[in-house]
Amino acid sequence: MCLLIGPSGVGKTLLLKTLQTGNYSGSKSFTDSLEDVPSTIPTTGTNLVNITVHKKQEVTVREVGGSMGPIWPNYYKNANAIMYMLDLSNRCQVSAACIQLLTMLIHPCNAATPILVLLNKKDLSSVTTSTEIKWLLHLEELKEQATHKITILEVSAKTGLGLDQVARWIHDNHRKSVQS
Ligand SMILES: Nc1nc2c(ncn2[C@@H]2O[C@H](COP(=O)(O)OP(=O)(O)OP(=O)(O)O)[C@@H](O)[C@H]2O)c(=O)[nH]1
Ligand SMILES: [Mg+2]
Repeated sequence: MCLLIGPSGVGKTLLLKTLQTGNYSGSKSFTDSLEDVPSTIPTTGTNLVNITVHKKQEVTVREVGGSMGPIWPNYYKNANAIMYMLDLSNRCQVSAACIQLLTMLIHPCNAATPILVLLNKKDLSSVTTSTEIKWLLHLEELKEQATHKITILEVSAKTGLGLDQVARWIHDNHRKSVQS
């Protein structure tokens, strides 16, 4: 089981919907069809989605809504891989997101869990904001010094930018769990 968490409205549901389409090359033709961006509503509880990743492997991803932050830890035990998503265009969310991310990293269940930090809405953010947010979160230091295997990707769930790398990360890091 792969777990997807992060604050409300960062784009978790849209990421899963876009990954499900399998059409996320980030190519101009995909970007041109932006009027077809699937609509989403805030996730109450959890959202279980099967996606097909590299070499047609099917993987179950569980999104837990941002409003369910206090119960995210209930899902850590069965998570073989965790994706934590942030919104690059929302600077007001950075401090709360930083605390959430660190709290998740130090949870004992996650000590050996590979982590993917997804900096989403790259299509809305300037290079300056994305550099600033990475600096505020000390992401590069975290990546170098944490005991976890941490990967950081800048993506857009809307345009498909970087989603091929997300699919590859899921493929490489997900293991089938005994019980989901
Ligand atoms: N421009 C842009 N908008 C995005 C992107 N990803 C998501 N959105 C929009 O952000 C809004 C919230 O997206 P959701 O996927 O519902 O957010 P969520 O993280 O699942 O939120 P919760 O379920 O409440 O935790 C929607 O209007 C999406 O269309 C992106 O990469 N770029
Ligand atoms: Mg959602």
